[in-house]
This record gives sequence, C-alpha cells and structure tokens, in this order.
Amino acid sequence: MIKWQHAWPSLCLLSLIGCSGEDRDDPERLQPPMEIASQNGELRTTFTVSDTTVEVAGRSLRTLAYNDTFMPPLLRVRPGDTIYLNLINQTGEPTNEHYHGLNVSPRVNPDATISDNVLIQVEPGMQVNYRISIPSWHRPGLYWYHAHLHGQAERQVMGGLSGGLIVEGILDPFPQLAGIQEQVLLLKDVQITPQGRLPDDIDPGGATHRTINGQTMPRIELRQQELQLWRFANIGADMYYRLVLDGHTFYELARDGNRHTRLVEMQEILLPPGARSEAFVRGGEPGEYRLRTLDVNTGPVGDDYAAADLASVVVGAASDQAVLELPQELPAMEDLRTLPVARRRTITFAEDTTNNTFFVDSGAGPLQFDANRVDSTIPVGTVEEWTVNNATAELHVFHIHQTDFQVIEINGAPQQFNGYQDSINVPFQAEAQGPPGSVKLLIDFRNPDIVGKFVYHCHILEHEDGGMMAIAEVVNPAGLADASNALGQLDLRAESPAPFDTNLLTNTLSAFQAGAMCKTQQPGSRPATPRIETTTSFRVERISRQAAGKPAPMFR
Ligand SMILES: [Cu+2]
Repeated sequence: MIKWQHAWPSLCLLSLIGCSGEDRDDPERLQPPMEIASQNGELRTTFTVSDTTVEVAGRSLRTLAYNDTFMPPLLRVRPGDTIYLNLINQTGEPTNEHYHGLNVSPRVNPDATISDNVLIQVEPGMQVNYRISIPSWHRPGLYWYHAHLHGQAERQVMGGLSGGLIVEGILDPFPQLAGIQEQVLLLKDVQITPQGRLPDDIDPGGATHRTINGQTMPRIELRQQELQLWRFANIGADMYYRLVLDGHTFYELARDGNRHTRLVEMQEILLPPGARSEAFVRGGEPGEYRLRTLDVNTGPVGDDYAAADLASVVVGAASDQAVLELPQELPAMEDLRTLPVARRRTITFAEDTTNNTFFVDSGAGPLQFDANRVDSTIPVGTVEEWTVNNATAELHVFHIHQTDFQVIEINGAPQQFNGYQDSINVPFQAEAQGPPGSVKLLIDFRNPDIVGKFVYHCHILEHEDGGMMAIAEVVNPAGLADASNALGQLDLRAESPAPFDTNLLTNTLSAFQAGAMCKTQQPGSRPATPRIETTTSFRVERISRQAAGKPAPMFR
C-alpha cells in the first residue's frame, strides 16, 4: 500500500499519473513508477523519510524509505520549472537529497530554502525545504535524486532513498516521434539479509536482487517494427550493468540527460552507478527475449557482478500503423574543444585496500573527503581540462555535481564528440608499476548558477563513503552582483523576492546549526567583494534572533 503524505494534497493528487488500471491489474507487466508532474511551472511535494518496512523482490525489507515506498515517485518537470520539495526526516539518522545531473545552484537560496546543496544534512526530526530552480535552457532527459550523506550514502541509496527525475522535451526536435511509447527503466539492486534488513557491512559484490522500477523480472511489451524509447537509469548504490537485449540493437539518443549529436548504435550499454542511457529500441521478430546484464568484473581488487536476467521482453505482431524511422539529424551541440582551456588539472583516485579507505588527490596529495576543505577553486565562466587518473586496481566512476563534461580521451585514445555526460567510468591501472588508468575531460564551468561549493567523487557509493570525494568551489573573482552567494551559505540580503517565511528560515537555520559541515568558513578562500558587508555567521545569528519566538509548525 502506497501512502502519500503531501503538504498540498489536492494539487498533488491532480498531478499523480502513471498508474493506469490496466498496468496495475497485470503485476507481471513492467509498471511505470508513480509520477508527480509539475503544474504551471511548479512541482510541489513532500517526502517523508521514515524507518519502515517495504516489499521488494518478494521480501519484506526494514529500511529507510521515502513515503514508505522502495521506488518513490518519478518527478517530471520541464525546463524553467521549480521543484519545491519538503524533506521531513522521521528517522533516527541524518539524511539529505541530491538532484543528480541538474545544472542548478548548489547554494542556499535567498529565501532560506535549499537548492542542490549536499553539504546540508537533515538531522533526525528535522525538515528542510528544497527549492530547485531549473533554468529555461536546461537540457531535457533522464536524471535522478538520491540521499547523499557522506558516510551513509551507500546504505541509504541501496535501502531505497533514490528515484527518477525527468526533464521533459528530449523528443521535441523530432515531432514525427511524438507520442511513441517510452519505457522508464530505473535499475535498483538491493541486498536483503534473512532477517529482512540490509547487511551490516554491505559488500558491493554480495548476492543482490535486481529490480526495475522496484519489480523483479517484469514483462516489457512492444510490437514488431515498433519504435520505443527506453530510458535506463542506474539508481543503485554500487553496481555496474552491461545491458543487452537479445536479438535487438540499442540506438543511444542521450547519456546522463544530454542528447547526443548523433545516434550511437550499441549492442551493449555499460551503465556504471549513477549513469543514465536513453536509447531507441525497435521491435524485432515476434517472440520472447531477455533484457539481461552481462558479467562485470571491476578489476583485480574490485567486485564481480554476475550476469542476470532483468526482464522478459515480448514482441508481438506488427500493427498496421506506419513504421517510424529513426531520426537522422540530431541538433548540434557545442564541441568544447573549440573553446579555450582556462586551466589543466590532474585528479587522481587512490585507495588503501588494507583499510578499505579511499582518496582523491586534487594536487595536494591523496586525501579523504573533508567538507571544510576546498580542493579545487574554479573561476566561473571557464572551461577546464581535467585528467582523471585511476591509480588503483579496480574501476572508479568520476562524477561531478552541477555541470557536465565532454570526454576527449580514454587511456590516451581520442574520443569522438557525441555530446556531454556527468559520469564516466575510469579504467583501472593495468599493471602495478604501469601508468594509471586515465580519462581526459573538458568540464564546463560557464553557468553562473553554479557558483558555490559542491562535490566531485567516485559514484561507487562504497568508495564515496570511504572518502573518495572532494570539494569544488566555483567562484566569481570579478565580485559581480551575486558573488556573495559564492559562500554557499545562508545569504539573506534584500534581493529576496518575497518576505521571509519564518518556517523556511527556522528549518534552514536548524539544518545549519545541527550540521557542522557548512559552518566553517575557509579564511582566504572566499572571493573578495565589497558587497559582502558581514560575515555569514553574523548574518545567521542576526536572522536567528529575528526569527526567535515565532511558531514553526512545520518543524518537528
Ligand atoms: Cu570508486
């Protein structure tokens, strides 16, 4: 039984779609995730995180979940929309939320709501009000959201704290394809002990249940010659997938929410944790096929993921409708190699296999994550070339928040320009004394919305929790109007469009005061600007007094 706990019940009930009676009456058939779609430019919802029991893979699992569901709602928005998401933490441990892949602010908003800021933690009993403003130019595609609390990310994501997010419009350039069937395929694996819990110490390569939209081995239907868009997201904690559909070819349209400049024909899709692939599939000869993942070995000190069947795919007889052609021309994208490189950096993933600890060397030696240290300071408005090395004997997955990159080399081999992505598999070091595995990226830091502090890390969440994460701070060295927002901290100056809502303010201040992560100011690391008149801590204190004594009914 799915329970909904929305702050705006009438609005959200109106916007709930994706649960047609036909699909729900046929449990073997792939059921699309529940959806919440934006209305009039706004998506408003409340997620309550609780310690609850969910049903998954025919088992009961005691876990932390959003709104008591293993597969929480798919959020569907359009470029230019705003997400208002209230996250209520009714569990005994902190959590938070990241909006993976969105090119949005990493800061605290001027109205005391939180944008995509993973340095905030939502303590037990607290609520945080997220407001994510998606720019009107945002690239459409498949994204996802998930808990991103350092040290608990693997456990919280595997247990259920992850879901899908679609920015609508990926097929807009192809009006001839309007209305084709899309299949949202959210891949999430989960390990369940005989006691019905997650293992105390998760071994990424341990026995696991593979689910799609929370279902085990569902049935997907299409007709011979029918063109469908299959939208895969790996929203699990650690696992890699190598996806094949027997007897069929994938024509990849987009990666990580970025439409390609040409369709890429693939027999197999490698999907590291966090990655997305959106691909056309055309129904072959009538019959039954398997969607499978092949064996993956992530290296000599890595993990083995055994091959597994994921879904049954039934191709029916052709319909009498006209056969749709694959799009031949895709819109052009800017090849970042045509732009000047402002700076070259080398980032190296390293690890200590004896202690199972993980490091990023951003130029100051191998370091574990420290929220109070800035590892890379980047002027906004630039494109940088990052060489990401892997000096270990297992795969890692480089992911950076708030932006995308273009992969220009893998182990020294130049790569054709197909588009952008936000995650990339980094090959392991083949020989102990040999060169590291390596990818070379052009990372786009031109979007002024991303001024602030955010992270880059390995998206194998065991490794991220173990320290393989670092902080980037995008700064505005010109000291332009919004430079003080580069603090990535509470900024309550007069630009706020509306009077402060005391509840929002109380929630945000509580998050700051409870979580040490954002409070330490780094001396000398801030851009100097005459518009910053007070320190952040003073500003927080002043507003705190102002808010004192006011009721905060939404705060628990
Ligand atoms: Cu890793």
